[in-house]
Amino acid sequence: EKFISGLKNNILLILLVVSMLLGIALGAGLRYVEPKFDNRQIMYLRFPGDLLMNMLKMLILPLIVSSLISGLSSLDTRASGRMGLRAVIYYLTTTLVAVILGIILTISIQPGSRGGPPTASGTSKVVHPADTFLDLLRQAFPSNLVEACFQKPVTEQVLREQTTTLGPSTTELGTTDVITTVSSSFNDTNGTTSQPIDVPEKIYDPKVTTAAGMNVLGLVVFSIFFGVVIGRMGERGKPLVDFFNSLSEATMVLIHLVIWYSPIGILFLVAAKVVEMEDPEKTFEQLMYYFITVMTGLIIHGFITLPMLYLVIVRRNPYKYIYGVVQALVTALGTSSSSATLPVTMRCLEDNNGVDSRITKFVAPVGATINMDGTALYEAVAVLFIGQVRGFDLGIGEIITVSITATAAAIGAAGVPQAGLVTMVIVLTAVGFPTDDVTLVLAIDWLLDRFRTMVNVLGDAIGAGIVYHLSQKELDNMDRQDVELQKPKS
Ligand code: DAS
Repeated sequence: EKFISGLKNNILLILLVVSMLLGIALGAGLRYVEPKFDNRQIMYLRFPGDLLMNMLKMLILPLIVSSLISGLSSLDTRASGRMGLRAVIYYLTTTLVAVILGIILTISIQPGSRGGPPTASGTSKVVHPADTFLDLLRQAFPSNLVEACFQKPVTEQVLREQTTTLGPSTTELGTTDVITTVSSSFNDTNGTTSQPIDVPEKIYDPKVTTAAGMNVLGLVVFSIFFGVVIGRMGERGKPLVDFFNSLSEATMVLIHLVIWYSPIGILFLVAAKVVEMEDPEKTFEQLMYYFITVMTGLIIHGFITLPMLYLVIVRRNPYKYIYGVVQALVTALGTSSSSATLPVTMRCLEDNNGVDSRITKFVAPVGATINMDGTALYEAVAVLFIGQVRGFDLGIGEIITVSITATAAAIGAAGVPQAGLVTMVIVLTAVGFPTDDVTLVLAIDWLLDRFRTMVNVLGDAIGAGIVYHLSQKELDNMDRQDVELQKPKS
């Protein structure tokens, strides 16, 4: 049974690596034979890959709603009292810290800006910070759930695309700053404005309220509130909890099917990318820096941030503790699945690190599902990287959106191979980036998946150690109650 599942995982890995290599070979071969493919030919070549992208996008809605709601409703903090609360606080803070680290590294290393100016049109905008904040709140609390599934409140991102202006200058019109969009193709030599700027005076015209695109932030916020509420409703909430649990399981099965199709999709996506790539050296350099950025983030978070947190709270040698779970880390590297590694993680925690089984039985399974620091960091880096390659400079609003949705996407990601790739589409959608940009990072996703899964498991293990250390009182109470129960009735 374990051997079979291990083999299945390895077959998938082999297929992904082979499909990537075949894709590169096919693309290079076509490029050699026909140096200039027209868009129609590229569209045909990429078609199987577009199908993969559509399948991933189709899964966004059921994945967000079901995994967040079922994950959070299972966190019945009342039953396990403060233990559950400590676990949730640890999960959220470490995931958010990972995302912030990912953002800082991507902005400082600038992997997507390597190799020369961005290929796409750059945009520079001046948006009043207050408007950005209001925009985020408007997105986070949609007025209509059905609409949130396919419409997104207008943001300056949409307005930017609608306003074509020729000048880099901004003028203060009354209380609102004016957005100007500078498309690099209009960059005239001395950079001065040659035409009058024609932009809408108001940034948020109440009439223009929605644009195509899923309001991911709104769905995430709703799912979190809804999940916690039905989790605390006890018996009355049970039908809903059961419904979303089975919806979540069904979604996992669908993801599994899509993942088995992904080698075919990846083959043609990579081939099309190789054919249409204007500047292979530049793309390779960008991907190399992207890999370095993700790995740097994972190493810092996994082997500095988390161990320091453990040292500060538990006051024990964190590296000795990590040594106790090395077998789980290696299993995570091999299987690239937190869920497949879970039995090994729990055994390492109990046998090698002496964590009470009542803690591991609660913290480890939930952690493997919703605590994914490696994935969260990876999503943030990947989305900002794509923005840099595209030349979209992200304002503070987009950065906050990336932080929230990357955290939520990591909570929503399943502990299965390449789940982070599926949920990255969620973060791209949230900031309004074209989702087929996933191709950029697809080629090496299978490799980064292993390392981010390792950090996910490490985060769960350290979390169990911290919750165990902080819950001694609760455990002693449970022991006393057990003793009471076993006393012969006097
Ligand atoms: N492979 C996932 C896991 O098992 C993580 C991911 O895909 O991002 O944790």
